[in-house]
Amino acid sequence: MSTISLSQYLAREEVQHGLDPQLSRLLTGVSEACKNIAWLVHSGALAGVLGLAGSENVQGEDQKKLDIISNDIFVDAVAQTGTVCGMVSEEIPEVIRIADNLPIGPYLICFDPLDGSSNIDINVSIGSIFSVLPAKEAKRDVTDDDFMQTGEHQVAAGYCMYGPQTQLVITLGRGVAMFTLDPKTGTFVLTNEDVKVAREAKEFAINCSNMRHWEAPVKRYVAELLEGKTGVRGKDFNMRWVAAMVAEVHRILQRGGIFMYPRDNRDLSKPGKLRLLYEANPMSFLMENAGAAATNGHQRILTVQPEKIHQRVAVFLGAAEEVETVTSYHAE
Ligand code: AFP
Repeated sequence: MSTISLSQYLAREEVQHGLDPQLSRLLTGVSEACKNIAWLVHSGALAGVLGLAGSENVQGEDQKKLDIISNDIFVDAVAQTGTVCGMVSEEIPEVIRIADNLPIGPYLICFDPLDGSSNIDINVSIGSIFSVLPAKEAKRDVTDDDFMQTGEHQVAAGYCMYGPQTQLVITLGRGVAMFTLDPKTGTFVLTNEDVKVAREAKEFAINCSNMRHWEAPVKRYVAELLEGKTGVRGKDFNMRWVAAMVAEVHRILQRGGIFMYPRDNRDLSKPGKLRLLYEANPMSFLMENAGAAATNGHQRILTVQPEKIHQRVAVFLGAAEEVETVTSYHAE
């Protein structure tokens, strides 16, 4: 199979589909950050990056050393591309502006530099998630308001999964492409160019330990999955839960299924656990570009109007038939 690298793929997109070279350069910068994070993740204790950092993020969650290191790698790599004028990171409370000595560009980027942190110390898959929005104007004094754009406005999104292989998965709004990092050459090589998710599902992913806290439509939907062929669904389902959204999404892109993190009554002030700007929006953009679906139980996630840069949202994403079903239960 004649393989092409990420940079050849981006060059082809520029020539054949008018991809903005600045966006191309931004994605290349993101891929370099992911390579550096991958090396640290795969070195683990040998690089002295495991364990707690002794600080908390804006969500009040304990930060792991690798959370902070990954954030710094992402911020530096992206800022050096001269293609963005602002960033939002899960690890940083405020909008990140670009240093005066660096050029700015026409894009905004939101990212979770290391998603699935609870998996770091136990050597289970984790990943980095990113979402690229157009800036209304390239300026240095960006504010939260510049990021208050629905996910439909994304121009690119993706993730890098640090698993048995390091894989970069991106969408430019015209389908989903997967790249595998060649450890010999340090090059991301295109290994799947037209990712599609089947409408039907055989697997579901949800943290069932929260069952008693779910709303009625979710309890009904999951109960029917658990009844399998003895119930209304007439077929058995399998369950997976990796506790890293990147790994769940990657599995769904590869073999189908549905992933859910519903809101629950543990804290009614929170509409869900996952964050809209740098988890739900990029993953929903990928899903819709792979023929799948993503809602918050009531509407497409990509139409949810952000009001805060770290706001949370309920997530039901994956096989269109399943997302439609559980969403319809919310409407009843
Ligand atoms: P962490 O990054 O704090 O581990 O959270 C990961 C995550 O945001 C998402 O990637 C997982 O799907 C989900 O949380 C796991 O949540 P539970 O730990 O409640 O199952």
